[in-house]
Amino acid sequence: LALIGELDQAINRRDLLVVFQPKLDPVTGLVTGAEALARWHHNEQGFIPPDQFIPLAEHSGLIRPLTLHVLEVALRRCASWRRSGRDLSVAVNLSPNSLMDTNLPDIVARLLGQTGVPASALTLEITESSIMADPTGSLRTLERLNTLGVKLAIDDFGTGYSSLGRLRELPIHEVKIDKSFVQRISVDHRDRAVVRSAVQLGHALDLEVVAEGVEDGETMAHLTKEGCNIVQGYYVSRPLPADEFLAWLTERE
Ligand code: G
Ligand code: G
Ligand code: NA
Ligand code: MN
Repeated sequence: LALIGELDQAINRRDLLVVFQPKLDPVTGLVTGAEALARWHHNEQGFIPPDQFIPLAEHSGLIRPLTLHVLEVALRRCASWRRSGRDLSVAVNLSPNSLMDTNLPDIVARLLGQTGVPASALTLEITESSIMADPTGSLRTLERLNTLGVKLAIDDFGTGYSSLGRLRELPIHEVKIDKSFVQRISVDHRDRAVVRSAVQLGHALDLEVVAEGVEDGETMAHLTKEGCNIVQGYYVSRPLPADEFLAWLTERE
């Protein structure tokens, strides 16, 4: 319970950190953007993993300020990359509850306006299961976000049970194949078959296909051969603090 108060403080004092993990086009080798991931460095307990504090935030009403904080930090960083002449986008994770927040599209529009980031340079990542929790309400929010020109991605693709019919109806632009399928494709032909089908399905629906959890060159080569559009994972880079991300980018240029 004390932890909830401390998380509240961390958000208000802006000491919830945001790290950035690069997204890369494996064919051109160009960095297309980064996913923003929240990190909480607790005074006594050290780093508390998001798997712990995100559910805590969800259950205590703090997820809204947390999401807005991450969105704001991510968009400010993205604006600064773009001012330096880099055509980069940024991706932010939305929790299930965020999709039920009817103000979200207006807030996103305001933050885009304030930071000057074009809507098309923002991707919002949503899990299949959060859409399925409230399909009708989610669809309304997603459609309003889509109207703004923001890109929408299905995160952890393949782990939920979204019907293919439902996927076709959603105004999405990207699927992110879950790392649990990606990680063993160079040793397990069944995983490779699953990833191949996911890429084909995504492309049949005109979606960009992203693979996450890419940890070695062999996996990246397989994904490239299967036609995966974007890769993300430790092989490219770990999630980095903003200044380290910029240094990493500069070194590659
Ligand atoms: O990198 P990683 O350990 O950060 O992420 C663990 C989990 O926490 C992932 O499911 C990731 O999507 C989630 N996560 C990380 N940052 C955020 C955030 O800002 N908002 C939400 N809703 N989830 C996040
Ligand atoms: O649920 P979401 O896809 O947002 O979570 C991304 C999670 O995956 C984060 O915890 C992030 O730190 C982690 N991650 C990113 N790249 C890799 C990787 O190459 N391998 C593994 N095991 N995890 C990764
Ligand atoms: Na994500
Ligand atoms: Mn994921």
